[in-house]
Amino acid sequence: MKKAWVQSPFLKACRLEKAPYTPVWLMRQAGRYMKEYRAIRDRVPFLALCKNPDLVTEVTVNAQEKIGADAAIIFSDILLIVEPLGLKLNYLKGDGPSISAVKTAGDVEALSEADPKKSLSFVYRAIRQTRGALKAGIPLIGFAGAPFTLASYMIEGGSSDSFVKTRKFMRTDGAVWKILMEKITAATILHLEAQIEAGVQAVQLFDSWVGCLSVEEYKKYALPFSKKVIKGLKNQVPVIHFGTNTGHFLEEFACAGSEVVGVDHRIELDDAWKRIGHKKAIQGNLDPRALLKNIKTIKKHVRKILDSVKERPGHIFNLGHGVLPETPVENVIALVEIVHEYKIE
Ligand code: 1CP
Repeated sequence: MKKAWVQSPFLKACRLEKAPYTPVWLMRQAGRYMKEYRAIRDRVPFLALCKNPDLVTEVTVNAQEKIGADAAIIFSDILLIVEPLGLKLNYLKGDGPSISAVKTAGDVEALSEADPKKSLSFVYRAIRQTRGALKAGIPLIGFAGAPFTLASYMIEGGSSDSFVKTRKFMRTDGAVWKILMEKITAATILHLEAQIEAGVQAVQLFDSWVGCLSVEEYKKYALPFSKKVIKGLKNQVPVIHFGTNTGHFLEEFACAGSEVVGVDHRIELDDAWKRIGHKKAIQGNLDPRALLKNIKTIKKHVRKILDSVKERPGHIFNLGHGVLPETPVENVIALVEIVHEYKIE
């Protein structure tokens, strides 16, 4: 029996097929802007939440149903993979993540050979449970961080604005950088494969901070490893490859081999699509700050994006980056309705 999600607007768009309306989901659709999420987080620390399949199922399904999104994304985090690689991970109140940093060639050497199938088994259990709890027509998206973005957290020891340490590391010793990236790449392939086996219908590779690199740096230090991850999945499910600030190397970014390219709001969607070529689907790209405005203004911004697409098959509506915590939930619900009701005038 064919699964109901196969004909969903989201998976149709991934395959460049015509859909009855533009599918829409949002990065961080389950998060701080939602009161049900905040209520859970008031009693459970972030990591404990990620490691609790019952709560992950509740948070993931609730977000999809509440806003009426065309896909759910499993509630988890790109940084969980650093634990099986042998690093310590903490989320500090208000300060974001903290990781025991990789500073030397010895630190890279000391990283464990990750076995996510064992150490991240809670993620796959959560996926099986969530798949069972979601409506059959709603696809579930799995995800991982791309090797560059993960390496940046591991070298900086947490979030960064400038990525000075990462870029210095990468340029100082190319051989050590390659070993680090190969270790992350291998772990990431295993993690994504296990998510696919557990029942996700698509995966998104988040290269959130790769836009800090120049074109030459991107081609040399990041692209080969993202390519290897995507190739390693052997076309089992569609891959969405997302990055921010990628306008200066979008053609190269699109070369990594994904079916869908995710772009942020700093670039015009139709221009981005021409540059990546219409043989790939595209995801994006409303500025998350637009959701802080009134509904009329949101509608204007959404229509501008959809008008530029001209109903070409293969567009998945999303934000340029995650939902901001201060976003009113009613605006998110309205956004999904506006996208679904859109017709060319
Ligand atoms: O409750 C809280 O305050 C925790 C905030 C939070 C949330 C809701 C973090 C900590 N992670 C998440 C969930 C999360 N992270 C999801 C869930 C599913 C959904 O989208 O609904 C996903 C897909 C991620 C992925 C993720 N984590 C990325 C890539 C996406 C992006 O935003 O670029 C990144 C960079 C992270 C790292 C991370 N996780 C959390 C924090 C505070 C950070 C650091 C962000 C930074 O460096 O600025």
